[in-house]
Amino acid sequence: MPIHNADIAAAFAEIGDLLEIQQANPFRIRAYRNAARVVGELGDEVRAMLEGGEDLTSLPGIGDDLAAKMREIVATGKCRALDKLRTELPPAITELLHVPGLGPKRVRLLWQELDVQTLEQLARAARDGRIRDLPGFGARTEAKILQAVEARLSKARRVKLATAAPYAASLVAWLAGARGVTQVEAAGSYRRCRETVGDLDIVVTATAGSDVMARFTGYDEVSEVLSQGPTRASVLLQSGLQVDLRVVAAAAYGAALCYFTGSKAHNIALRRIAQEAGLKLNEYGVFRGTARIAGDSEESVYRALGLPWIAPELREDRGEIAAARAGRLPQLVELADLRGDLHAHTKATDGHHTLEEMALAAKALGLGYLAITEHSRRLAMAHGLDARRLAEQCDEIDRLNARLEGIVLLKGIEVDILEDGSLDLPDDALARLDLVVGAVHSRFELPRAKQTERILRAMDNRHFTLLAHPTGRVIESRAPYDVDMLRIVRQAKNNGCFLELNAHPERLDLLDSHCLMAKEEGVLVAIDSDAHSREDFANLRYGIGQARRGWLAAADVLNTRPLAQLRRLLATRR
Ligand code: DGT
Ligand code: CA
Ligand code: CA
Repeated sequence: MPIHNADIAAAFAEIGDLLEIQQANPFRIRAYRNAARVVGELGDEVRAMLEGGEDLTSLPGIGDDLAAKMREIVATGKCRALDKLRTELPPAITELLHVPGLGPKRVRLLWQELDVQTLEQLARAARDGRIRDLPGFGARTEAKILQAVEARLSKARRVKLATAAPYAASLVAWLAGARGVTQVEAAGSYRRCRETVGDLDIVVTATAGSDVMARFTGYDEVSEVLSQGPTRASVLLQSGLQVDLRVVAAAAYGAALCYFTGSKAHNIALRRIAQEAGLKLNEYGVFRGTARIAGDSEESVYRALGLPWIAPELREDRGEIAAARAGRLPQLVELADLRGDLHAHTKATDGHHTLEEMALAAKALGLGYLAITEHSRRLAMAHGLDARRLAEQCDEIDRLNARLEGIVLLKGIEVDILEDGSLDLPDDALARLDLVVGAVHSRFELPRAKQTERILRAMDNRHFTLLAHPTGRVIESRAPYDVDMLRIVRQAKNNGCFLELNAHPERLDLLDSHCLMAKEEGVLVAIDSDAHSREDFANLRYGIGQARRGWLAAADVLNTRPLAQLRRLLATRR
């Protein structure tokens, strides 16, 4: 990436600001600010001046020391003096400097007087009204700071996978329509199906003369072009999502896709393997000496390292490379493997569609069975079912099954696990059902031992089939409740019950690490939509992504079983 004068000027300006926060010698501070201005206003690129052999010290106010730093920045893209200053101050001080209205003087005051070191702490101080009384601030400044910080924080926040998905899909389609583009793919954490993504990373191959760069920065959802060069660019979309684009030659596409898919830890592990084999691996390919021996496809890259291709969801350096080497990579479950769905709601409680509408929607997706699992009476807000209404729904399901073709409704309930571990409906109400999904919807704050006992006890009920959303977490908003998951998994194994992987994009619960734990302990996982409307069945794909991150194969998943086999599994304990 070529270094522009603006990059040099920004580095010098930041050095000036950080020195001022440190209350360094005012002459030094002024020297850097002056240099930032001189470089910023220069007609010629410093890079070109250096190439032309010009002497930078002929510029006003630039002595040997600053000239050396300019050469360093042009050559390496870095400035060690700046990096050192950054490490001497709390990491978020530079962030604070970017908040409109905060210069070095004010940042220093906030840091010294209020011990504010992060944007979050700054927002809290503003909300608490602690900023207005500092000298030179005031209520209006405080309000402005809060607004600016909140805007920055919302930009920096990670985005749920399902939120990012439509942006990724439409941008990929838009780029695929550029002249000369032959391959496009969204890489990064998005391709690895992480629960949340920090930004999107798109890799493109294009022939010479392609307009893909212009098409990218000209995309109508772009609100700001953060950087742009001949082969890479970064933009912010109006939604606040950042997108990084890399354009590479076809011969490097696989290597670039692999590099930008990550994870960083996986890349580092791959590079070590390359080094051990006397090869070099980077985003342009696998090289022996200067000869590129692989790079056009990911398969070629892995093959050159003596490995089979590894699915992106596994690329976290959590044992996938050893498994690949040993030929023990799992054949990961796919959406098409699902034969049914074991958790859904209808209008009878807090869903939006009727039994029949839900059944037909599931059938349209190719599913052969769908369990209806309404909330139980305890969830009054959701209009939960009591024993009488549950029995009525069962009758209705029987009638409907008699005339439905190609899909079977299973009778179930999402019954509340009460605080003492008992279930919210009597055993005789549960006995008629095909399956009982138990869920914790209250007292999330119980201490670990109590919460674990509560769930273990619920699983001891012989009607209990499936533990819904086992940790209760809601991504980025509610932490998992504190439980001993290994004991729960083992209890499931002993009792012949199962764990749910709830595919709702805000839950994705089981966590990936717990999926692997269930697999290792021999407990089947049900990938469920928890659909409240017909459209929600589409969420199953996120459950599949999460299951793949958790190393699950089709055989590890309960609802990949055909109905007859499923019925036998459900019946073992009831
Ligand atoms: P995110 O965006 O925070 O959800 O996570 P990623 O994994 O998409 O990370 P990102 O966008 O910073 O970078 C995309 C990929 O580029 C990352 O997964 C691996 C690769 N990458 C980035 N920085 C480095 C690095 O310093 N070393 C190596 N080996 N790979 C890197
Ligand atoms: Ca990313
Ligand atoms: Ca990125």
